[in-house]
Amino acid sequence: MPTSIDYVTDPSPGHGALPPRAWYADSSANSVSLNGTWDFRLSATADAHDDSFASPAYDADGWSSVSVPGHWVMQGDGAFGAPAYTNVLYPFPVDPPRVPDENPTGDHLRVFDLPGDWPGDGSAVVRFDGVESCARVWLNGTELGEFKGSRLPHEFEVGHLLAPTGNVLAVRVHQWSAGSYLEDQDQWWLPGIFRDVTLLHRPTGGVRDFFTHASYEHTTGLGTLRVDSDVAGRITVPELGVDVPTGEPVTVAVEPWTAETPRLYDGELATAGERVPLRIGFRTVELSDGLIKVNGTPILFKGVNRHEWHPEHGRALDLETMRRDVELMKAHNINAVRTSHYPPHPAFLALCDEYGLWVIDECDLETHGFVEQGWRDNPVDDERWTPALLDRAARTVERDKNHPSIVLWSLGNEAGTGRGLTAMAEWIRARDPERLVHYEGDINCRDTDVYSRMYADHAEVERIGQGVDGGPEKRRRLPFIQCEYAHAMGNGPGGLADYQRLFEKYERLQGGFVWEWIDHGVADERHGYAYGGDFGEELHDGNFVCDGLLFPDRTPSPGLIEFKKVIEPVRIAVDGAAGTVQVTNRYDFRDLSHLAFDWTYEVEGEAVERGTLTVPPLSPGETADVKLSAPATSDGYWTVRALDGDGREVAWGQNSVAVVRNTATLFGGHTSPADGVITLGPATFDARTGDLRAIGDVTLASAPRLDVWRAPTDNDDGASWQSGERLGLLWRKFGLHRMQHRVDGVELDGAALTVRTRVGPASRDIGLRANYRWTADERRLRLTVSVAPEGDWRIPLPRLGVRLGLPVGDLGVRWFGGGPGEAYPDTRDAARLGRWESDVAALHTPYVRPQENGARADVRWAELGGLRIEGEPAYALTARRWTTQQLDAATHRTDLTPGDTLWVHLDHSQQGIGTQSCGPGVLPQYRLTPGPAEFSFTFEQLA
Ligand code: IPT
Repeated sequence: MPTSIDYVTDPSPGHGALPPRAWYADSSANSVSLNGTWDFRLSATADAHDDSFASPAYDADGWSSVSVPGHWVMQGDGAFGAPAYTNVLYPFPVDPPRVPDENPTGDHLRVFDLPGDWPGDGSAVVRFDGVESCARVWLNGTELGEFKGSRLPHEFEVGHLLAPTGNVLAVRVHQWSAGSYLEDQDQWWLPGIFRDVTLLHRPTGGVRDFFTHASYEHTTGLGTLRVDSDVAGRITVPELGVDVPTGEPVTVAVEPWTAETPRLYDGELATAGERVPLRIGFRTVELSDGLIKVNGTPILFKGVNRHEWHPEHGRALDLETMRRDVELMKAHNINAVRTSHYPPHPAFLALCDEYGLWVIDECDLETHGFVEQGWRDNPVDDERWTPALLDRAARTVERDKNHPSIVLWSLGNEAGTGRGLTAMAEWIRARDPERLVHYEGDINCRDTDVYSRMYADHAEVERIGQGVDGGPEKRRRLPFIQCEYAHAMGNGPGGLADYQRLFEKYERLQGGFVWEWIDHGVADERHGYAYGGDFGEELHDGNFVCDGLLFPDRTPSPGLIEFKKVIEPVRIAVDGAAGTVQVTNRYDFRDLSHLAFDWTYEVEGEAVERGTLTVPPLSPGETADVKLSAPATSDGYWTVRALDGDGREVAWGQNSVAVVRNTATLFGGHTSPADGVITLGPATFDARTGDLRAIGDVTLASAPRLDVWRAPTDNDDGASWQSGERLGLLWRKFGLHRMQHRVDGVELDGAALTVRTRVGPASRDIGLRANYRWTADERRLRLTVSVAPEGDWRIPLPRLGVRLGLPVGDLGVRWFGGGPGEAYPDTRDAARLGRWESDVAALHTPYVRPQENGARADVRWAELGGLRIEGEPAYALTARRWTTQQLDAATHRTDLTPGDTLWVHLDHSQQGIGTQSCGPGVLPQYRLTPGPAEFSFTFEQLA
């Protein structure tokens, strides 16, 4: 007889689990980790096997094994199925609460003995920290219950069932369940026991649930601590001299907790049977004067949305990976995390307390796929689902309530609106009135304390800042955050600095959270990193799952470097002419006494003088002008840096320098046509086509000519639902990827060679007149390109510059200009002027889906491929061993293989990047509108 599987499609949260309670890692009570290798059997359906496997007598001979924590689809080399990615769409027919017959089901078995010192008294529970999406559990053949709520803890009473040896824990996990309808987050579908499983001794008189209330009164500097505990006991905080009974408030002078100053006090909760360490942070969160304030001060979120991700283990994260995330965030000036879109592994929150990050803790809830049917049948507006929603709210809040880092609870993401959400908000407010409630989908802020939007464009954000955005009365009184903005998919996000200026300008704007922290690429031999569709999913959303500031291996992408610069907590504005630097403290709480400042004076990238700078310990918001010491020369520029106690750079500033160069024609070169060749100074040209063939000994593989094409970025292509101009598509429609070049004249005019051309796409009348004027002296060759558009151009150009091909030889690159990383017109704050070195391979930014990348901005000169190339004006340099066409055709990293031509792009300008992959496009000031242009390069063979 098959087991009844009704529970799988029952909208209820489950049966048998203990009520939720606070999570704590340490305690005097014994515990045994049940992580490790488990016996495993995969079935195609939920009812393929009865429950006899749960019996202690069962022989699991012939079963496979999996690691717990883990997702079975990420193990077994494909034998256990594969990950599947959809963003909004449910990968099964929408007929709530029913799920498909094909419902991969993993039976898991773990046999364990109790340690020798396991106490005889009390009881025990087994705790599951996360199982996707539905599990039924037995110990020693006795059923404990079943549950849903993948990223939430569930505990079961097992003390009465334990034997000293040979205990058998059996867990049946179904990939699909009624719970799947509530877990439609934009991520891989990854079944399995993906968080820890622990057996916890529950001593007689042990701690059950407790709630630490630790507030801070900023006007007096006093903190008030009260720990409510189900089981009475004492609270001690030795450093504060606190020793009080549970439930009794005590007020003492304390240092407050903030994300900038994460002051924690070690304490202990001791009941008759157990001691639990406490890490107490005193802080008060409130909504006052229409602002989110902590300890009386409005805060500015410089945040990211963090999904849990590891390229080999999916959402099964080890402690080191979590710590790495937090350390990377702190090192990049990030001060806040939204735990999109579910509560993270609880250890992550302890790290947020310790290192200092503001947290929006989000419930495990998203029903986005119902948008496809106009939200009809949305579970959040259906009473049958309300118990499940309330269970999710309670399991989130009860588990995480003792973390000072959490300042807002979020009901979930993209779930429309409905009674269930209101019920959740009401429950949360009643249980924890000391924090605020967030939910973006509640556009009128009926149930929320903050007006939150995603991907609002700059103009709208400005209107909201000015308070002229209208909306219902309640909303107008609330602060504003962008819970998601600046979609970091592929190259980008563009326009970060422009958002930050608004956030800093208007009090009502309290910052935002970049979407998102890390690319969810799956480590994959075929592709480097796999994304949606790479596992043969019948429905998928491609590389939309790779939209983070980190690459899947946690290497920072240029977007993260840019974000760090844009949100730096100290603004350093150097005035070169006045010889001063203006330093502004942009922290919310901290003065600048923890930072050291130094300066360098450089001439053409060479440091000629350096020193340290004394900056007063400015309070938040304060500014000071500091005199820089007078340099010996005047043709250089300053770099001023702020360093933390570990010598790590927190912020920097440079004065801008206009490098004045001679743009005049070179003289002394002789044009001498002979045998179909024109010689001009060190160069030879094809007399018929005007193509440059060689500069001294450097023979070109491809002559310089006008180039306007770039491999469209994800942001160029835009998302399918975007109503605005999707440039990647338009560019192709207009044929900018297949421009034809026609030579109209090769003219010798004294010492100059002029080649007149027209460049345009087949089937269109739009084009660009491009004239190349070459002059030379004995060693140097100068090219001046003049461009004039023809026809009715309605679209911007991807890029405007020349491309040439050099033979591959020495692959080193040196340049004086912006660096060290890539920069585009609206992603260039982090590029600093200096002298940089790299090799060609390292200039490439390895976006998971290859696309335009790697431009170095503001290059005055560069040396590569045996040439020195100066620009007048400065140019953007890109060099790679594949063509733009090859880059454009590649879909994964492994599609790019270096060829034997070094393709060099010298761009006068590029179109900005924007964030149209899920947000607004390029702002007008970063648009490359076709117009007359002139720019020059001087080439010289390197000695
Ligand atoms: C928004 C989602 O909240 C988030 O989970 C993610 O999908 C993001 O977009 C894009 O990567 S929803 C969007 C359709 C506005």
